[in-house]
Amino acid sequence: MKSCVTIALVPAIKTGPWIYWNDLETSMAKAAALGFDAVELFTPAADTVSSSQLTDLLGRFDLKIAAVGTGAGKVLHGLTLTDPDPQIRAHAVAFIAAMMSFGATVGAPAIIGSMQGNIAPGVEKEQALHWLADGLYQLGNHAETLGVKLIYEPLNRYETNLINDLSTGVEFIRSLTTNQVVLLADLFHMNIEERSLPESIRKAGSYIGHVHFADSNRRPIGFGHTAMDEVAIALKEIGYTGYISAEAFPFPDSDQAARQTIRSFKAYFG
Ligand code: LER
Ligand code: MN
Repeated sequence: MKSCVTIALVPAIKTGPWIYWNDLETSMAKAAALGFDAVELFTPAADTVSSSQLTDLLGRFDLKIAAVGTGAGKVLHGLTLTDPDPQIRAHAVAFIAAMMSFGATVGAPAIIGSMQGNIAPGVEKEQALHWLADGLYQLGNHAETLGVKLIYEPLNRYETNLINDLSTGVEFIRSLTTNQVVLLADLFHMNIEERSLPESIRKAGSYIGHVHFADSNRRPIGFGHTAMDEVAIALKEIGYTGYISAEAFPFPDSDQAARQTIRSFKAYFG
């Protein structure tokens, strides 16, 4: 398994669960100095950072991009894949597709978390899930062309009323007509929604393609009450070899959160 830390370059979500949220180059230098394998990047748009600049930085710091986040499409532009307005859904698909193309230039898949949206008032759940499936079908095809996966993330009930746990996520992915979509197991959302974290991980098995590494209170692992030893055993048991990416609050500050994260990563996966 590979270690990863998040960098958010979207000022509007500065208070979110991201370890680093300042300058890209400085954050990458810090991640590299601590020995992280990769960074996960949240940018306001697909063209915020040029691919050549990013490739240069990755080479300089010997880092990979584990994934790119797409949440800015919702936070900055109000776009989701389940908006009742077909034009907004089309814009959401276009926004995510552009992010995917950007990520793919450095071999990184994109994550669909908050961009999945919500079942709007007056809309049937079946209809909303159909819109989501249609968006993922289009984006799955785009992913195939680019040679990357597409990561779908169940979120806790306070963030979406669509899909909240891994088993519903697996069922949904299995129903899709694209096989490019993998599941994101975010340990913070799971702490709210799952009966047992290790049991859910074992059941989801090879559908899991990315992990967000955060404790029960969304602070870095070790600062909450998640039984991480059991989670780590389950991830090893299913043969997970992907990224363990710290999407956690910069508590007590970015530098200490990053240090705590790499310490925990080494303790459980080193
Ligand atoms: C995105 O990865 C996520 O987990 C959301 O909760 C961010 O708000
Ligand atoms: Mn997450």
